[in-house]
Amino acid sequence: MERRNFVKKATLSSLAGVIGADIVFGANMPLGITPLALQDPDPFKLFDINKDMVVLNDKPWNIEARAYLLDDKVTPNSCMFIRNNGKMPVDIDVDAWTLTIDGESVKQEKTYSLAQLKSKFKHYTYQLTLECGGNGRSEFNPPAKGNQWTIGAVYCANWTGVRLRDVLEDAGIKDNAVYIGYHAADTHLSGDPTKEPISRGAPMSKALQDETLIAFQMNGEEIPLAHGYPLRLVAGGWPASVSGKWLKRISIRDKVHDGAKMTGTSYKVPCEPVAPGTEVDEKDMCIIESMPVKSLITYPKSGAVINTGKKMEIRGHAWAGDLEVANVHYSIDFGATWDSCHLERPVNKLAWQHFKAEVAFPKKGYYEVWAKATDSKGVSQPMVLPGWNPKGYLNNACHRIAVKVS
Ligand SMILES: Nc1nc2c(c(=O)[nH]1)N[C@H]1C(S)=C(S)[C@@H](COP(=O)(O)O)O[C@H]1N2
Ligand SMILES: [Mo]
Repeated sequence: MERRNFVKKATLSSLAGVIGADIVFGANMPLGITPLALQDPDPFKLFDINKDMVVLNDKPWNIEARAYLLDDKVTPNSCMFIRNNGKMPVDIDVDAWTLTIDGESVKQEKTYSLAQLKSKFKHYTYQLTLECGGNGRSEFNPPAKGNQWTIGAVYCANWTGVRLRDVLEDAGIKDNAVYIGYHAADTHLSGDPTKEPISRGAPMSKALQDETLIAFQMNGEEIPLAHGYPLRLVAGGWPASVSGKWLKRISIRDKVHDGAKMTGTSYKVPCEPVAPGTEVDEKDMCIIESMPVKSLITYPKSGAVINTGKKMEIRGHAWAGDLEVANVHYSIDFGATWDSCHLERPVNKLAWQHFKAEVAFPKKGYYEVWAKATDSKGVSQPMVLPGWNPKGYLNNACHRIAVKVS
């Protein structure tokens, strides 16, 4: 009998999931062919995202949200920023997908199929805030190379999966364990198969936190391809680069993980503050861990107009890495005075918190509404750009919107 490389059923159903429709004559599709729908050059169709999302880069894809797109308490898939370092995997066969736990400090190397992961370990769902370490980079001066994120590289989604801790403990953690590092299925832009686009990780204390998940669902559905289908590490409150998409392997390391973008100056800031433009030696740079306190006004849109005598509702979210946000204030006089906003508690640890206020304006004219969050240790957002650093990370300056009272 003639041997033909027909696409496997399992692959077909996963492709159909990603495309969002059955591939009717899929059985006739030759193996190794990427459906055109997955090569769509139009990112809005390719990722099914809101038409107001902003594309910063197409090779690899980097797309950010605008403040008003992030108004929902739980960010919808269509409004989430996308940050890829390499090429997304295409031929994903979910039935053949495995996750391996290995490394110097694993007691017994283990490999799990997706079905085993789902059946063997208890499932948890948490709202977890993910913010790119470089969110806000566009404001740094002298400028920092890299994606010029403004304010839209953050979201808070509902993640469902198993606890990383449960899986690591099932394989066994040696006493000398220091760090975990992830390995994923995306490929290096150069095409060099020996290079990984990114392979980061976290210290054991973060890895073992209750909320650190190996997730297989986002917002109640399979994770969209762009966000890591079919399996993703999710470590809320830390630079989102720790949350490895398309997860294939986690190594329990006896030293700080040394994968791609863990070494050199990636995701590091000067251990001590430096003057703008300073050249900083690698040995004086420290790895970013918990993200700093920050907030975003998501309603109304900047440029809102209201009538004199009317109060305006403002609302948004605030988050503070591993900490909780203690309060949020707003100012209409460029920080001379501040009033407090109503602030909700987080639905779970590491979820962003919602604030709102009724703002009154004394008379006709142009105003700016500024929001400022303070974390549970009493640390507030700076009004303007904080500590310059060579790679432009951790800009948590206050967000502001323009308002005209007419
Ligand atoms: N495998 C893999 N994981 C990854 C990345 C990547 O390029 N490949 N990018 C990281 C970075 S830098 C960020 S900010 C987040 C972005 O997640 P998102 O695309 O769901 O917004 O994923 C992280 N995980
Ligand atoms: Mo990132």
